[in-house]
Amino acid sequence: MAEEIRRHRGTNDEHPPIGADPYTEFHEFDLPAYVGIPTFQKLPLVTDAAALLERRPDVAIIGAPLDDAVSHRPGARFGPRAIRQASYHAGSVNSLQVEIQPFSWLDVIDAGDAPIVPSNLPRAHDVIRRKVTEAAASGAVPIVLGGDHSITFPSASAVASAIAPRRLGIVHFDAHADTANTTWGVLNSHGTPMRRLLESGAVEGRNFVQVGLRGYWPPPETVEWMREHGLRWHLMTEIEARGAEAVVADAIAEALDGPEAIYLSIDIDVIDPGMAPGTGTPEPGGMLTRELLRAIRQIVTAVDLVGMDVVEVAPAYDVSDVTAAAAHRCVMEAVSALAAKRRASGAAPRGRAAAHPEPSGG
Ligand SMILES: [Mn+2]
Repeated sequence: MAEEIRRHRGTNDEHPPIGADPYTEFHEFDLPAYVGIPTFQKLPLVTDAAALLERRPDVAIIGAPLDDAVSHRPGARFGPRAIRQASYHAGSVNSLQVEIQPFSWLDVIDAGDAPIVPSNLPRAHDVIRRKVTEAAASGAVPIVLGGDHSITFPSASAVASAIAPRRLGIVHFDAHADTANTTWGVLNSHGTPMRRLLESGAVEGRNFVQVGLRGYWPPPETVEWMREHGLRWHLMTEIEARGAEAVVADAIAEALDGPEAIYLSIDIDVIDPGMAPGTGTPEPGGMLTRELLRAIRQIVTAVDLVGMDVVEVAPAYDVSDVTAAAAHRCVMEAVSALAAKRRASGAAPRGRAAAHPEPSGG
């Protein structure tokens, strides 16, 4: 039996051994998903700004565990942790959709969480802005795991500053417009970040494009403000009539009508709550998970993606982790599409070769 195992080992192994001692036989990257400390997809943890600058990763995953700004059910502060562990794969993955092993082509790291404390919203936004700024300064595409949607104001602002003088367009998937002036008098809630982004000049109204809006909010005065400021949006009813792919193609063209680069903001509640119940303000009648994942591939393939967030995952309301898994896959689709673009550009791979993971501590 031992001989039988030996003959099979070493050829076509998904998780190649790096030693003979069972204790150190596998690199932690190749151990099962549930073993070890869950950084995103078992990627190296690089939290320090100087280390980021030296390493210059292609993508930096950042947690923004904040839900002090919600208007209804809280719990999104636990989103980053839930998304990080919403994978049943060891580190190496092979995207069948994109036909690529993304971590063989891109250096992707987990930059850890912004150092948030509860009940201090201005401080939380400040540290998120700094964390995203540090990641962007290293040349990485920051991908931020929320957290409630208020985090998009500091996150997208940081990216807009980092790419200046290039201009930013934003594609925003959500059931909700998040364009209120205030919610009960509060300027920086999860219902207002998009108005703050416009007012601050991070993005022009005409290049702020929303997809998936539906339901019963905001009120007519806010919709009128959106029209006055040139925002463009695509209701769920338009997706029903035209199909998501055609609508997303329009959204890309509108967001890039002037700007050169795109920030992608995904509120997981754009997905129908039947498929993604783990969120604070579920609105029936949303996109299919598969439509959203396809849309992310479509967008990242077509544009220069300079930042992204996936927000509003509230694990306490989730069922069997399906919402966290959808959010995790939103990130994976973007990373896979970025990797495919590097391959198509003729540039050399710079990730870890799938069969030769970097040594421990690397
Ligand atoms: Mn929403």
